[in-house]
Amino acid sequence: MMRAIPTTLMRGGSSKGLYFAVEDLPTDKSLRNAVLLAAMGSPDVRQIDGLGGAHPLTSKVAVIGPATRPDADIDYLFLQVFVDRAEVSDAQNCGNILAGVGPWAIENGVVKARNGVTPVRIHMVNTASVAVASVPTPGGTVEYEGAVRIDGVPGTAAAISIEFLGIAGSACGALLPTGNVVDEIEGVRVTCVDNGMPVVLLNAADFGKTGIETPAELEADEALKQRIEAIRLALGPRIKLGDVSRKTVPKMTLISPPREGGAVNTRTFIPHRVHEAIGVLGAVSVATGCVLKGSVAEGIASIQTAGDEMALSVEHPTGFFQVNMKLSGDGPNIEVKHAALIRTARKLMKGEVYIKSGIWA
Ligand code: NQM
Repeated sequence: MMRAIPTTLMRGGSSKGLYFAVEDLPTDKSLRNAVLLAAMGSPDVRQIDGLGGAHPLTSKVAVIGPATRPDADIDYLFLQVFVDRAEVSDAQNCGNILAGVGPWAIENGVVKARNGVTPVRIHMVNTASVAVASVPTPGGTVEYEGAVRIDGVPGTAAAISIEFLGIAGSACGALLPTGNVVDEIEGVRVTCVDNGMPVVLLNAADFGKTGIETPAELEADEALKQRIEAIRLALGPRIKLGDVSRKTVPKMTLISPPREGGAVNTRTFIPHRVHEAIGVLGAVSVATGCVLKGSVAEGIASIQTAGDEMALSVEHPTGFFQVNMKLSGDGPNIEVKHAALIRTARKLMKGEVYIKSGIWA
């Protein structure tokens, strides 16, 4: 008999995934992972026998449950379900899928809606940090529709503002995981930043690239991919992530001068496919790298600051991502007080996913 598991398919920011209540999934991790692989239809490049969208950005899972720390309303565990490998990873967080977590928690009665806007304090279990999502709830009901456009998503929807608290060093233990603003790896200058997501900033020109290549063009360049992967693997232990050969972090971002009036232009390997836009926490880390004096972004990024508050527009293949930050200090002593941004999310389908018999008896 196939087993039916309640789930909601949601777009969170520019990603898409399945949102589950923790109590609806097996508690045993390897069984849970087997169930999620089956739900998505992995491993299979087309994910034809499951709900996954055949791309890492559409093969994501949120597991939501009661808060396990006093300063949060709920727990959110993010899981990346690999498309072509029988693997599920909790090694990274996801700020896009995060955008759907507040609405899901309200609609599933985990958080009580207010009339107007409901703040939802989300414990991001992967990185042991907290985000506050402000969800529009006029009349005590989640409003998905609205006039806000985010790049990478057609049309408009209701704005969900997200504020991140204490995300520096979320996965690597320090904002600058190597202790340096710049390192040289495999003959290439790199800046490693973990402000919510471990990201390596690389100058596109060092790879003979303009930085405006399409994701498909970059993915077709085998020599480029091999060079970037060699740098990523060499950096793993140095940024306290160990062997990253089977991890989806660090992300590798090629930066180049802005073309559209933003602060910097980006193409991000996540880490083997190229993002159609840029990840949320990925963008926060890139923006942080751009304001660091002496980083690889110096001379590339165009930063106009007025005091320690800044709004940085990160260009990506399908538009812009605006990151608002408050920083103090500089170089290795830089401190991130606050990061905030706007996302949208949308409930797409609610029902049950059917898991083939023999997986969860
Ligand atoms: O960096 C893709 C996404 C992400 C991650 C990835 C994200 C983030 O766009 O917070 O949102 O880098 O794997 O969903």
